[in-house]
Amino acid sequence: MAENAEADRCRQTAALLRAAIDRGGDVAVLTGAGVSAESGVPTFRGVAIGASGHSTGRPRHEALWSEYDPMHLASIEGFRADPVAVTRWYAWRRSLVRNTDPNAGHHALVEIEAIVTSAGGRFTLLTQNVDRLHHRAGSGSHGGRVVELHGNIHIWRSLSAGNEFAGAELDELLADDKGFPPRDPTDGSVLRPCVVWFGETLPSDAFEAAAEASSSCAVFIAAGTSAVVYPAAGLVTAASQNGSATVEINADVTPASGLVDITLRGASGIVLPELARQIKQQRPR
Ligand code: BV8
Repeated sequence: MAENAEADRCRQTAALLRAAIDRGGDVAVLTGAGVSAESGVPTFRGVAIGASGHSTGRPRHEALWSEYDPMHLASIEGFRADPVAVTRWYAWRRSLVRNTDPNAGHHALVEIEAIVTSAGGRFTLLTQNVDRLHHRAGSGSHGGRVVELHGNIHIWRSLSAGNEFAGAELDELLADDKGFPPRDPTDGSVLRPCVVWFGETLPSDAFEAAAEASSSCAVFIAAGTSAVVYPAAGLVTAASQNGSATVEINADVTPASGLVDITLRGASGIVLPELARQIKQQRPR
């Protein structure tokens, strides 16, 4: 019985998206760590439905680095208190995400982007993730836009001159034998990842783009986010207040579940490809 109801909600969501696409409507999608979970990237909170499609069984506090609190590590206070632990944690996460691949959920979002933009609508992907798996899947290359609300773990900058390092040059500076925290070879100042920590403001251009997309889209989807981190979580309310049709795709209940029009309870790596399939199937007559 529950499965039929879930299948009905998926069909209802696909019909919503199809109708918006057919009239050239805009679609905005907010993603969180849950969308990367099926690529084997640990989440911050909540259940983690991993690559197997089942809960990874890790207790909530063990989503990331069990002996540390990710909320402390992902904060400016945490960095100031222990730059060695914080930079080691980010170096570990960077190497983890570099050795993983986008999953079916990432690829489905690229398909939906292409369908929306080819019908004349705007597709805006608002991600809280810093792993760049959306970019690696091809998001943003089919006429859509990817907005990184919390920055990008693959670029680090020096605290003094703001010199930026990435790729092989950064590999060299993050090598274990160089010691932590990593330092800018030009002036010895400490390097930090170009991410937005708790207690830091989001890049103004990113958040303005996110707020604009959320307040003008026909359909807003929140996928794989616990909807507890602000101001990103506030985008769900903004979309709902704008009159967008709002949808949540999550393995668990979140504070957004009571706000949205439709909740699809399941793994994004399964639900998003099914939505893409049904949207294509319901092609305009
Ligand atoms: C700011 C860094 C101004 C990079 C991160 C208003 C109200 C209350 C508090 C605040 C507020 N305004 C500001 C705050 C304070 C704070 C905040 O929101 N605190 C909360 C937690 C109480 N916000 C800030 O500090 C922000 N700055 O507002 O500036 C300011 C300045 C100074 C003082 C005050 C205000 C900055 C926020 C950014 C923080 N940086 N990350 C990194 O290390 O990655 S946030 C961190 O949490 C990650 O980026 C992560 O992406 C993000 C959100 O988490 P989710 O992505 O949702 O992931 P999570 O693990 O939580 O959940 C995963 C979900 O997926 C779960 O629901 C799970 O069920 C589901 N799931 C699992 N597997 C699957 C799945 N779903 C589908 N399929 C699956 N397979």
